[in-house]
Amino acid sequence: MSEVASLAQRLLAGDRRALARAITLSEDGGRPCDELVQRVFPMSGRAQSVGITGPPGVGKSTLIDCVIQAERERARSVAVLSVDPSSPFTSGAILGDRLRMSRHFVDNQVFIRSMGSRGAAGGLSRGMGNAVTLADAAGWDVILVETVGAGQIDVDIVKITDSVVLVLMAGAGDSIQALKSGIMEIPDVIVINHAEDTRASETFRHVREALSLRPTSGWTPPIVKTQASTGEGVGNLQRALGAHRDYLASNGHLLERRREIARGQIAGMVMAQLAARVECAIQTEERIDSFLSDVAARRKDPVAVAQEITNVVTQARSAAQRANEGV
Ligand SMILES: Nc1nc2c(ncn2[C@@H]2O[C@H](COP(=O)(O)OP(=O)(O)OP(=O)(O)O)[C@@H](O)[C@H]2O)c(=O)[nH]1
Ligand SMILES: [Mg+2]
Repeated sequence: MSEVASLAQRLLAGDRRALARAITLSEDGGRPCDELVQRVFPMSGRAQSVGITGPPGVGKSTLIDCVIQAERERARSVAVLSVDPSSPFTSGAILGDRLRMSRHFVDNQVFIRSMGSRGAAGGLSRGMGNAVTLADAAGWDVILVETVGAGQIDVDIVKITDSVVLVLMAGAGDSIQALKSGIMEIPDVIVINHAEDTRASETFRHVREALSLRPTSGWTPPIVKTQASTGEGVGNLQRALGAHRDYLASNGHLLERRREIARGQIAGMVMAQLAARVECAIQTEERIDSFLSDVAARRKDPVAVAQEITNVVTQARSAAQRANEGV
């Protein structure tokens, strides 16, 4: 049996170390990861996946700790995936997160892992999307994905979970501005954390106003006030998430959401494959090499050459496809 096949088998049997290893593969994003995802994908789709996003420092990890607690009380297993705290937005957070979620580290029904990306731009959301698939196939009941949206929320990263929670902080005017500038469609639930802050009610009103600009659809995001440091309001967050889950379960909304996830995921994969092909063609194709000299010497312009390279790459693709099909 190949190494990946055996890893897939252990992962599907619920082996935690296999999941950890699989996620490392998804950070690398290479061929073994693709093969693994292909093997386990049919067994995924059962988990409840929830993205928790929001500006730095608003209390996302503290809130996740509370959600873990609430889910464990219902005997559900929880996997937490977060963006690598070595990213510029979250420097030094890993120690803090270890403290914040420390009470769950010894629980074998809780899996906590931070992820980075060694690949190109977009690699992180691709790796994270794959990691969600892997944790799902591995049988975790709830998958929480923590991402940082600095100012404007990273739209890509939120397209990998069934529900998205946007966490804001009481008194955070900037975040509400960000809400108004076009991200209203992203969250399914909005949390105003630091509910003990006297500005919480005012922030609540601002968020409600911003939400009223959102095109009406079947689902209106509930706004929930929490104080993550004490656990206050977390029950309401759980209820809001449950309501969203019920909404998705009705009238084919879940399939629609998963089509959206598939769209983002597949587009990312196709772009990565094409980018690799372009990179390879530029390195190895003599014709392209001569185009570069033509541009340098002003015999051709870069726009025309880009078009020609696109032609070369897409021709190479159909040639490869033909070879594949045995034509
Ligand atoms: N007063 C108060 N403090 C809170 C609350 N929630 C979290 N905190 C504190 O805020 C700080 C940051 O919380 P985190 O949970 O690390 O925030 P985060 O959004 O995960 O931060 P990054 O991952 O770095 O973006 C910690 O010291 C928490 O204890 C709250 O409701 N009220
Ligand atoms: Mg955090």
